[in-house]
Amino acid sequence: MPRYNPATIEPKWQAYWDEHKTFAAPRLPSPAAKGKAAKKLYALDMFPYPSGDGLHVGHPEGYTATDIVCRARRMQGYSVIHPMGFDAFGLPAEEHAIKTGEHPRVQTEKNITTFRRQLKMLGFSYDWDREIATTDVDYVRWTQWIFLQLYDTWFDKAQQKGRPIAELEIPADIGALGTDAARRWVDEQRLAYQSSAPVNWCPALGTVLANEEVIDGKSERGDHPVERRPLRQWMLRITAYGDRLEKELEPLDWPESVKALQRNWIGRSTGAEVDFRLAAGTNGEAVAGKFPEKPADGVLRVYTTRPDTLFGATYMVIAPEHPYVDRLTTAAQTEPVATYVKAASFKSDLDRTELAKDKTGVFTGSYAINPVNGEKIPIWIADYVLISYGTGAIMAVPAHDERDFEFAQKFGIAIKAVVDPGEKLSAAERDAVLAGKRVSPEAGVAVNSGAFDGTPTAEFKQKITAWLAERGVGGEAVNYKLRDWLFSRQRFWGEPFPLAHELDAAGKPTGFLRTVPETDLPVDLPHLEDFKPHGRPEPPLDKAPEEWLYPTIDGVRCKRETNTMPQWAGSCWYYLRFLDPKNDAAPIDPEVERAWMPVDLYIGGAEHAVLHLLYARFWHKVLYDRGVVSTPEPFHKLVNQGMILGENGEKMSKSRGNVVNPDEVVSEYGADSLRLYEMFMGPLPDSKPWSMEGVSGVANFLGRVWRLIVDERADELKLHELVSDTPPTADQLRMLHATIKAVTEDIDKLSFNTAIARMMEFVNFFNKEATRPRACLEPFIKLLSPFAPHLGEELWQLLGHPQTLAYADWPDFDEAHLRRETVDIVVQIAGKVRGKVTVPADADQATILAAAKAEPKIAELIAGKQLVKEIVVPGRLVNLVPRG
Ligand code: ANZ
Repeated sequence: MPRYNPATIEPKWQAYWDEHKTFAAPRLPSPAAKGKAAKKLYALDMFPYPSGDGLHVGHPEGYTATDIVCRARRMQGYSVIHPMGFDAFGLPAEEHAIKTGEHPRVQTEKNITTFRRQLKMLGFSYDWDREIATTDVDYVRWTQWIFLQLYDTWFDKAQQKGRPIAELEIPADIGALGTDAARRWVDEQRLAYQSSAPVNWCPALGTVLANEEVIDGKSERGDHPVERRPLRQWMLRITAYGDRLEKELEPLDWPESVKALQRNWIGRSTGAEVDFRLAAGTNGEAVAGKFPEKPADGVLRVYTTRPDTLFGATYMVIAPEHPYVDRLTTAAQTEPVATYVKAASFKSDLDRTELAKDKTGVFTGSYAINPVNGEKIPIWIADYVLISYGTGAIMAVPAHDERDFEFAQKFGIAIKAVVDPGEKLSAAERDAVLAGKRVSPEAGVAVNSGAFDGTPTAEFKQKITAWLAERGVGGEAVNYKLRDWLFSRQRFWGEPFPLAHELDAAGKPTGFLRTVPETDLPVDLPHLEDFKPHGRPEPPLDKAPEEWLYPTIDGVRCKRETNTMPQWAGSCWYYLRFLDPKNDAAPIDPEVERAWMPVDLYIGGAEHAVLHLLYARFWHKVLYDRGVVSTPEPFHKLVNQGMILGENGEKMSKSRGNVVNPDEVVSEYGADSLRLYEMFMGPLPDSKPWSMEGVSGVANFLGRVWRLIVDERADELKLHELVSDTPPTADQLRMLHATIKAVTEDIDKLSFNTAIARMMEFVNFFNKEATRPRACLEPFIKLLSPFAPHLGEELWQLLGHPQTLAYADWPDFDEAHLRRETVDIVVQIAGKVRGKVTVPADADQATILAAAKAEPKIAELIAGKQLVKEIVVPGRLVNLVPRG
């Protein structure tokens, strides 16, 4: 009668946990207990975006993994903090508002309600009192406050940690504080600044997108065409942190693949900057011994990672946006240059730099002088050179750079080899390189390089850089692929900037900004009647009522900034707020921060390998420099869960019709089965297809666990008659301790599928035993409870414990019980099982082999045969392979 019924057990325990606040984390981790170290675990899930579709079965995968670790660690005596919240700004709620007129906040609240219900239905041990949504006015307040930390100070000073950033040290030639020149200078130093560089404007979405959000000239979301056009934008100077973002990745316990992606994204490269004098130029004579910070007038500065190839530079290229385009274009070239530059303006950086794309370009008509040999070389304009990288100009060395090689071939420019790659290539290939008929980026030994001939590449790079520096025409340089972060969006449903533009008496912008005083934060979103974007890049907030739009700050009438922050902003610091969600004096109390940070375990999807994790690390480092947090890195250990695919092995999507709804799985099999199944599917980091049969399989297993302890045939709920206080046998103890050991270690390794397999073995074993001692069942229930917490609590209660097992002591294992006196070894002949021998557990290979051969049945079978192979797997089997 009393069958395993998750539909009654699960809501019962969820209500219990809620009512007793079982998983409330303390303000600070508990101090060390007697004889024990103080141990804390901050386990963080990548919080979901509360979409209208509700929870996806992909969410519970990582969430169950962290939950298992949290539940086990609580039982192991750790102070555990395990929070959950919602990344709730974003386009869909705004698009819904545009369609229906319903305020995005209403829609967002509805979606959050669904998500919260679903998360609770899955029995995760979150401290729900710490729940936050990035859209909470109170959270927005501190997001804006952090923006002011980025805005208010400036990056070079910020790097000198611990130094109070009180006084602006303005260069003497800028003038006194408060003058326009000084204000402009300070603006240039900020980590948040305005720029009107060309941006990716997406007319269909009515917004500007970050480079990362544009793929093949289309918006990542919705696949709409994206145009390039100049527009005033807010940028965050993440490039000032490029070096640290790269170097400080090293000690983190993150997947190597994620570290590599971040390194590539940051793209640090070292080389040299070199000044080429324009042939027709008058100025720009080098001043020996001093390489100027900015190139002198009449000088074209290039960035190269291969200064050792300077003697092979046969032309130069400037980007179509380079400030020298007009100056270098001769009268005869005016028209083709204008046409070319215009065409380039429609292409994205990606289109321009893709290796496979056909190279295009146009000659300016002008020349420059190569500083190493005085050669006069032509200057071209080509869009494979980007204005945003290095100096926006290159020296082209077609013999050793693929793009230059293609270009030189197409336009009939000389190709001059200056590096002999030596044995790295075949004799024929090497000859082709030296003859300028083949490109080779390989290092080697210098040729055709005057006095430097014979110098190995690495050494030559240093020598020539020093040579250039002595003459004031070059110097070492570092460059990053990383670009500053485009931080504004032309949308309504985002955090307003805590900034306003100063207006003069006539109501015209002065070009200066005022920050909203901290005491006036948050700047809440205004009431808007009409959410429709007007299809122009000006943000919807431009339609806000006057009272909102025109505040007076420090007695000056201003117009608020009407861009909003991107969705990334909220997820940049949510892990900090979880630690102190109700603090209304600061984003986080420093004592709390020091005690709980860093995050010990962060689990989420690999799709966040670069952007979210890079942005959050950047903000964290700024907060570290400002003394707000005490660790330079936020996330100590990172794990990416694999993708859960549809039953057909394809990505789950509405259009494929293969989406599995967690509500349905829970109503049919229960939350414990869903949790257990997702952990049993395979290793956490792997992608794996869904299988309803698999869910039903683990549900059967939980049914077997139930029947191991509960008498299903009785009328009322009571223990199975075999459950008793009899002492366990040696075999039973061995099984128990092997299971404790394996499950404990597997949880440490996040190897949940193998832990579950071990628990299945345990259940199969005890099902066949004549007794079911409590002394074995109780520790087993503890092991199972992090995985199937509702069933765990229920059985624990049935076994007579009135308290929740959430804080019961985790079972210890004793090696002594694992040892066996003797073991049975399977004996195979040519791979077929033919018999069994019993040998001492510590028998060596020779003893095992001798025992196997002496076993009468085996001896008979191998009599007179020559054995070509004798395989011994200690503790398991012997395989004898006779000839023929
Ligand atoms: C001469 C040269 C010779 C180069 C050679 C390479 C090989 P990374 O590693 O990506 O930093 N470059 C510099 N600025 C550029 C720009 N704005 N747009 C496109 N290309 C640019 O690569 C730096 C190399 O890329 C530089 O070194 C330069 O070409 C090119 F055998 O200079 B090299």
